[in-house]
Amino acid sequence: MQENLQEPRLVSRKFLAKPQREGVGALVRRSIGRFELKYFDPFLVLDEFSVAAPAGFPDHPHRGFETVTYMLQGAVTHEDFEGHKGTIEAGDLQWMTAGRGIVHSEMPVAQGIQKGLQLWINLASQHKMVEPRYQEMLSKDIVEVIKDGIMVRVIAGEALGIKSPIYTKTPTMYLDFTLKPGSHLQQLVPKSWNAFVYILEGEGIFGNKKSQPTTSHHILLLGSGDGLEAWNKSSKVLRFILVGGEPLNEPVVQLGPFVMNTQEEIDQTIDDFENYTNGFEKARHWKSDSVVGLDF
Ligand code: FJE
Ligand code: FE
Repeated sequence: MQENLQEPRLVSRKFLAKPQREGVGALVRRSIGRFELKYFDPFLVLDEFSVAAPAGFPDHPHRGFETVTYMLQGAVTHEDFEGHKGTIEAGDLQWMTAGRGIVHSEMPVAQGIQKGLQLWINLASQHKMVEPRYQEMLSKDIVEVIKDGIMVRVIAGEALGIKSPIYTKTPTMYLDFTLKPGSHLQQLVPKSWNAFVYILEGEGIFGNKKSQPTTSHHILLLGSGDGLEAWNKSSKVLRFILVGGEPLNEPVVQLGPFVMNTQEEIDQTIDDFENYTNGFEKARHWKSDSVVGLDF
């Protein structure tokens, strides 16, 4: 995959995401959103989650950002306070713009361990209170391009001339790469954007050809430049995601699942959530099916 980079980005920081408990009995490997990396503008959270019934993420709210759930193994059912319900299976994607407010549950369906990635992307102040919206892409609808030992699934943005139909309010790219042994990737990333790599499988060399290989569950923050260069010098397949986004450069005040620009807006959000106003009206009489029978 030759795009002839002028100024390949080097790795500026590297973290191993260790498992921690979240939701109810679920495990997440959090890379962005942890103490040492609170925010990587515009990205708030990156979780590689692993969950088996009856654990999950029962009824909880969001406001002020988008959640992008990409399933790697098994399936998760989601259900929200407007009656929107569905199941995302391995390879499927859900791009949810929470905007002014969503209350939903995200629970494993099948037996066994369900795995995936969830990315939280911040919204610019003028978009924080938009109507909630979903974009869903089934695995079969995600375009896969294969060239020179490299396979890419184009989830958001563009690679090898293929554009994803996903609309991103905050300009974002999200590519899922699989590199065969011996392959070499060059992928453009807009210069002004922040970008990172998260390794899912195998080991790869990123940025500098002579650097040490990086293995799964690591996040690599990329420095400035016009794209990513990566090599698979191992004997096994390498799989990673490359995500980039235009920084918002706005103040961030976060209270758990509410992300706004000021403390006043957070206070208003708590008020809205507690009083079922400004987008949380439907939360008053709603409970997901997942809660029934669970002992809280
Ligand atoms: C949340 C704690 C949480 N990562 N990955 C607090 F766990 C969550 C939450 C999730 C989540 C859900 C899925 Cl399906 C996958 C996740 C965190 O739901 F929103 C808050 N506030
Ligand atoms: Fe959620």
